[in-house]
Amino acid sequence: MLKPPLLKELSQIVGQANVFTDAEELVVYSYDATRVSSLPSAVVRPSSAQEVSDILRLANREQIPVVPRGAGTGMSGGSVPLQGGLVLSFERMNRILEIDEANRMAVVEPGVITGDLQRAVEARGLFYPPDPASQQFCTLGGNIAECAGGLRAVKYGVTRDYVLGLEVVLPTGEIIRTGSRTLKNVAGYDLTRLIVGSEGTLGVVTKIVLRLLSLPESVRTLAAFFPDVGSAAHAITAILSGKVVPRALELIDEGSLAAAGNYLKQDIAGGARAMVLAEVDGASQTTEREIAVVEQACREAGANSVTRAEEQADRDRLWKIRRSISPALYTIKPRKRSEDIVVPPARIPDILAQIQVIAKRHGLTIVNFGHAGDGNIHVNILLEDEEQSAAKLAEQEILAAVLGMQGSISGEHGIGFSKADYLPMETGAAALEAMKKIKRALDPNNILNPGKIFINAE
Ligand code: 2HG
Ligand code: ZN
Repeated sequence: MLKPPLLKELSQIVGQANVFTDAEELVVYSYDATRVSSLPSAVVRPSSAQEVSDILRLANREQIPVVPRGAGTGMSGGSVPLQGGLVLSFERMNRILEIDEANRMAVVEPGVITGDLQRAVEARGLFYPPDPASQQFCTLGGNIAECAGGLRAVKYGVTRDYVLGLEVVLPTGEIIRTGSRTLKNVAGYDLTRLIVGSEGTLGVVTKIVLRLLSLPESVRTLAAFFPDVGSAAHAITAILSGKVVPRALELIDEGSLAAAGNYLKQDIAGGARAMVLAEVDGASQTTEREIAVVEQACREAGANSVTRAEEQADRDRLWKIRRSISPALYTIKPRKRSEDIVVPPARIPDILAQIQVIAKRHGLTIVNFGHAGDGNIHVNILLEDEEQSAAKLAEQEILAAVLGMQGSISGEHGIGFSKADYLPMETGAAALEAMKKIKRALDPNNILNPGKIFINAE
């Protein structure tokens, strides 16, 4: 509990209506998509960088933890207030401030829903490519904190590739601006890239300058169904070694197909054991030719059937299936441990084969789906409570196999608290210490999102 004088100070900063302390309100801000929950002492809803700065000065003075929060859709616990303290919620800072068509840029506040920005720019013939599966709910501030990836990363890259500049409030209260409204900028250290993906541990983002592209003229989508996941994985590597760069290239295994089918109450696979979803974009003549190349690669790799989505409604149906997998998996067993591994894309068949061996050895149900085109697979261990220790062992073995292939333990969900135990395995001691030095320099009292990325920042 915060002492009444501190609550009064907070109310003076954001107004009494924007400070919540009632138990039922605190619960709403206590968890994210990991379904781990920890109550904050209070929730504050700032409306400006100045208010954020005043809150951080107060928190730093009183050494109170502060946890920035967008929509709470994160998969690694980034917005869970593990050590209590204040949740800083951005639902009031949700304006698209500017869409600059001439320079292909947008300026937004962190609470804007990603899908809302996409629609707003598309209405003007522009395009914001980063496309997390939760794009209808997640916020751009959260995307920046975790450096979200998503379905179109295989061709267009991830959030960091579109962030030109930021306004950031440091844990000690200073408001700084990073980057510029230009495509080029080598003036000093790249603080923009340091903040993107720092999981709300180094600063609080209050304004974002994003790069936009022009909207591709045409999009073609197909679904290919395979008798086993191995042939689907080989189709992906065959496509990647050809000349076509699809904008999305997703792999969905049998377990994920079944879960999505139950959840949406439809027969998706018609007996097939794996699906590849591919999408190309560009000029009309090009996409027509490219989708044919992708289809042929799928057939040569052993696809039993291939369906092209001709109408927008067909395309929407396919992507709805894909985006529903993550929530659908919760309906199979009470818990899921969601891995976010990424390997060099050509190693996808190898890592899937190794995961199968590990699942068998531990008697676990493991399903795999995701952004195989960029090497990023969501390995989900579905478990009952009594399977926790077997799952932990399997997780260690999977991550070791990934690192053995020069991959990474997290492609897009971040470390949060859920992968903090494993970060040293990937970075090594010296790089981990370099990261901690940065954290200590910017946040000497460790008030900003403590317990994330590092088990202990000291
Ligand atoms: C997705 O691609 C999300 O659907 C969630 O990143 C993945 O639940 C997961 O593991
Ligand atoms: Zn994903």
